[in-house]
Amino acid sequence: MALASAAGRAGVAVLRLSGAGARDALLKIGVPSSLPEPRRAVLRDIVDFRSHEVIDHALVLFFPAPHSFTGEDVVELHLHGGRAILHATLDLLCALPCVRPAEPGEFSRRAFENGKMDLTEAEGIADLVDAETSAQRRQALRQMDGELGRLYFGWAERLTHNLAYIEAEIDFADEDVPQDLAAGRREDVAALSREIAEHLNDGHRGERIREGFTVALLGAPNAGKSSLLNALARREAAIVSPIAGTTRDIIEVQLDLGGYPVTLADTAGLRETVDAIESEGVRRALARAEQADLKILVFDGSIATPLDAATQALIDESSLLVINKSDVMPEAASPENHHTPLLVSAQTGEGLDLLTQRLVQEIEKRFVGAGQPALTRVRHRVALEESVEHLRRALAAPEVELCAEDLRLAIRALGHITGTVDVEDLLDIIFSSFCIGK
Ligand SMILES: Nc1nc2c(ncn2[C@@H]2O[C@H](COP(=O)(O)OP(=O)(O)OP(=O)(O)O)[C@@H](O)[C@H]2O)c(=O)[nH]1
Ligand SMILES: [Mg+2]
Repeated sequence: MALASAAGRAGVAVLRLSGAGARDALLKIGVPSSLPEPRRAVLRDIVDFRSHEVIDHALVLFFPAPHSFTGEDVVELHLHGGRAILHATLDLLCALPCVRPAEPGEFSRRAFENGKMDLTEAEGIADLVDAETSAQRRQALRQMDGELGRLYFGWAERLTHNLAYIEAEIDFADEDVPQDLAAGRREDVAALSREIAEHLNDGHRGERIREGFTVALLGAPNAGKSSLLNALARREAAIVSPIAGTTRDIIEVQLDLGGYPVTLADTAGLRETVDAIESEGVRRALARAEQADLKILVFDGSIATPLDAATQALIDESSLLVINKSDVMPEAASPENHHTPLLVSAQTGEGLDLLTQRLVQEIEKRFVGAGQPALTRVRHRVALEESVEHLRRALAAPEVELCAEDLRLAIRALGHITGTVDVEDLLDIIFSSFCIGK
């Protein structure tokens, strides 16, 4: 038993029970005491069987096994979401010997154990519940629908097919297994190894969408970095002042930019300084510049020579150039030799929409691939790297037996991601439809 809706006061609270005791629990506390038709909402009184007191009128649903989320009998109680009602109902249920509170994630765990979903789908559910932006929601939904799991399962199946042929080579060494057949299998393993490596080499896009992109504002003191941060965040998160060297610590705000989760960081203005605190700030700013997925390089358009050397030194593939204070920019300061810097004004808001658009474009260009679903966790990455390593060894193996063993290990590594691939099971299926030499 667990509360499926959020804790606290609400219009409705959903309590969920799963397992063999669920129907008994419902019969014990729901009046009239009969099992409702499967998957049909019915109204019941929730009654304390000790005092006969009516606690609530609730909507009740019954999902008999195996057609439920967990694959077990599931009962849902849609109670009025008051604390006293919840408290009394939980207390009542806990008094039943067939009911106990669920562990965190236990419903999903049972669903996995009952074959309702693979591990990547279970992770997709967790991500979907945690999703804060539309890109996160879309990615989680794809994963929950099994796209990622199917990709990995498909690879494992393909490898197992090849393994079956290579094992046949071992088992039937005396008979005539055509040589070119085995060679073709090796080619396919090599091709698969390349596919997995390509999938791995995706700029961590899935992990980034899940965890967020980091964007840093960098530039000379007084260029208006803190002002831009505040304007983009639409609140006064950082202190702004005409004194050069105002910001020292890194100040972060979380933004939803075009559906992408972004952590935007304001940093100390870049300059040589004898002030120990400010120079620590500059050190941190430069460190953040290295880590960031994207850098917004901010120049002060109100002065005659906006393009300071320290900021220009940071120009690279992942930087976006911005000239701030367009509202007070003298004609002479307009840029010459630069890859199209954006003119903006933190003060008037001019150009900020364009800046947001450019940021979204840059994120999409770098991190959002179409087509293949993205791996979303370090756990996936580690297992895939392991798998590629075994494939590399399998292809280099001098003996066919060693090759087969490494293929097995590669398949097992893929199986760890979904939690569903068992090499022996797959081999049985494949061998049963497989007729050597005939
Ligand atoms: N006219 C005009 N003034 C601006 C604009 N943006 C910022 N300023 C002013 O420029 C000064 C410096 O702004 P900050 O945002 O503190 O600059 P910063 O880059 O964070 O400076 P440090 O923290 O010292 O590195 C302040 O007086 C701002 O009001 C703008 O678009 N137009
Ligand atoms: Mg500042």
